Amino acid sequence: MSSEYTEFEGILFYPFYSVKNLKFCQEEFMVKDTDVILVTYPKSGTHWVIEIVSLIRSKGDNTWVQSIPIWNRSPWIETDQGQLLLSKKEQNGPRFYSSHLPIQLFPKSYFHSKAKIIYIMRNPKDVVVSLYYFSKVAKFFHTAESFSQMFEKFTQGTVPFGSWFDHTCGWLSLREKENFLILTYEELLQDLWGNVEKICHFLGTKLTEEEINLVIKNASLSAMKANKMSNYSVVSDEFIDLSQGSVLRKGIAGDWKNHFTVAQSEAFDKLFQERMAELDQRLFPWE
Ligand code: PPS
Repeated sequence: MSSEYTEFEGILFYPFYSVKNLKFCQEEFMVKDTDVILVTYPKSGTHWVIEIVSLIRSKGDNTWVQSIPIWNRSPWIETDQGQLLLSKKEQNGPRFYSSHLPIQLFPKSYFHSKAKIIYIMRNPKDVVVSLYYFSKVAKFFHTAESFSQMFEKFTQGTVPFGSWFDHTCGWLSLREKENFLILTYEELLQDLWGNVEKICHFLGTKLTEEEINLVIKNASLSAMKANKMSNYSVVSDEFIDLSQGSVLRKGIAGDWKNHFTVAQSEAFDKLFQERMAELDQRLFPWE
């Protein structure tokens, strides 16, 4: 696998992404009205919410999540493998897939559809920390030599999928749409029960109390760490080196406080204010 990032429309992508697939995704991928799409900036809780939605679909039963790899349960539409899987899934009712794409590269067909999007946000300071550790584990992510180097690249937007600020501002422009649900990683941590109910309501699914309890139990960090279909232990070591850490790491809010210097935190807050000032700050319920 080449170690060079792929570049498309000024945005960097992992080396195994291709311009052909990114173009296909943007221009030709047909979003259907019945599709459910999870959109996130990396390290914002994607895998957690894939597990939650998978379990909502199976009413808390963990047979499906324990037998099908997470990337096949909700394929990434911008990848070759994801596009192939989705083309095969055409006949199988409502589709569920994921994307880290910024809004300007998202399938054009989405904007004329009634498809539902769940957009997950996370405190970007914790995203930087999570990315820093991910860069050691994921062979397709250029390993940061130091936390400071990751901080610099992140604030400059020279990381795969581009600037967090652009990604978030872009997607939040859809926040008034009724088929667009915004959740935050921090709110999921604080009130998973309430947010599972919110997701069920958004998807038009009704679960019993017992089924919601099963969703919560089977989507916990410890359950996911123990599930080889979710913990990346079955992925080729060409992509992931689990001797360097874990993809499912701490799973907490506020780890940035253990990594940012005071100067980095102040510089980040300033940048956040500059870039996000026009948005209602209640959209960002983190410290
Ligand atoms: S990816 O690879 O970009 O799609 O990463 P993503 O899944 O979006 O985010 C990874 C972080 O989510 C944490 N995680 C969880 N937290 C709480 N509960 C559960 N069940 C869970 N599953 C994943 C994971 O540990 C990463 O965060 P950090 O801060 O690195 O622990």
